[in-house]
Amino acid sequence: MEQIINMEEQFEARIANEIRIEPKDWMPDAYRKTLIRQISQHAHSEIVGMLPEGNWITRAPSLKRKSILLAKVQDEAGHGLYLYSAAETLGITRDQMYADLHSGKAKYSSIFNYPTLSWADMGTIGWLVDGAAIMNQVPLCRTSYGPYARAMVRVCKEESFHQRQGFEIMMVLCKGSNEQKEMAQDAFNRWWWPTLMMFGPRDAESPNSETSMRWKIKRFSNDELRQRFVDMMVPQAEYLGLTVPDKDLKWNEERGHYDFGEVDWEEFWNVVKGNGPCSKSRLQARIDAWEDGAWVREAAMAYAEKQERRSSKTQVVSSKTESGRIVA
Ligand code: FAQ
Repeated sequence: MEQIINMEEQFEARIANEIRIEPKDWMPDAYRKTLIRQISQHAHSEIVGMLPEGNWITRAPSLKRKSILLAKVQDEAGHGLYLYSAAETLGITRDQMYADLHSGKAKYSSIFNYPTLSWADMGTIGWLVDGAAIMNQVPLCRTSYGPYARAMVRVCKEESFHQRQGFEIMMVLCKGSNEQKEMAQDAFNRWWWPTLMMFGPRDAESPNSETSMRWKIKRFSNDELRQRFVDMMVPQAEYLGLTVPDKDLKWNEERGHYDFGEVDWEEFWNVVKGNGPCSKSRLQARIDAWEDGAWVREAAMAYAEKQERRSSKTQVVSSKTESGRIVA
């Protein structure tokens, strides 16, 4: 008992002194559990997040656009893999994480349950959705759990490229024909509010925030990051000549921030519960990919077993040789 108290004190002291917690360090069960929850959901978001943009790879307007989009979607796959690996260091298996996603037990970001209806959605996702991801993830580079923090450093570098490519698509559309400008505004109108939902519920309705902030898993609250995001994006929208679809948006001189309208929280919780416009098809796509890939996993396992058998045979042969016996 005394030993656990001691370990708990040591853990709290490390957190207080900004010393990272590493996989083999003692940690409270609740810390491990909440990290598995957040990191695995983050990983699932990256993987499910490939689907809305994947939808446009075959329809990108030029070879250049196609190859950029392809690279971006592949990057998201990479992010998912770093994150699954980070979660595995906490003692959960990848198979378990997939099973939780496929059964609907584990969540993924609400944003990926909306459809991508035009090419302008590719610009808007890169600019807004990756923009929100960066706003949320840069502080995670300083999160208290080492493997998660290190994964975030690389992810954030790649997300910056994603955001630039999205903004560049928007710039081209906004400088283009009236039809292209309308397409850009329409995509912006559809994605603005769902992007604000990515930051999670209001602080007062966020059950995980208090402990996650205390343990320095989260460095800023949901509302703080949402406000920073609005403050960053409004001037960018103005630069593009787009109108933010919020009649309550207004600069507040006293606060030094934009005031903005209320997110439709009913819509948010409805999407989180699995009733978003594309929730069923997104999950089904992941289940299908898992089932269709069964033969690849089986072949890989069979090959690994064959290699293992071969190498253990070679070891027997060489140890017999070393012991001086003649081997046929
Ligand atoms: N969607 O108590 P809180 C990306 C859930 S990656 C669905 O505030 P917390 C890259 C939450 O899990 C985007 N569920 O929770 C990309 C919790 O449920 P639980 C993903 C949500 O953890 C770009 C409950 O509501 N990013 O975009 C959402 O303290 C383009 C109560 O909420 C990350 O995952 C939501 N939006 O704060 C890829 C970043 N919000 O688990 C492709 C890491 C909340 O208790 C293309 N995660 N919930 O059953 C985080 O920073 C945090 O987990 C928050 C939520 C801020 C998302």
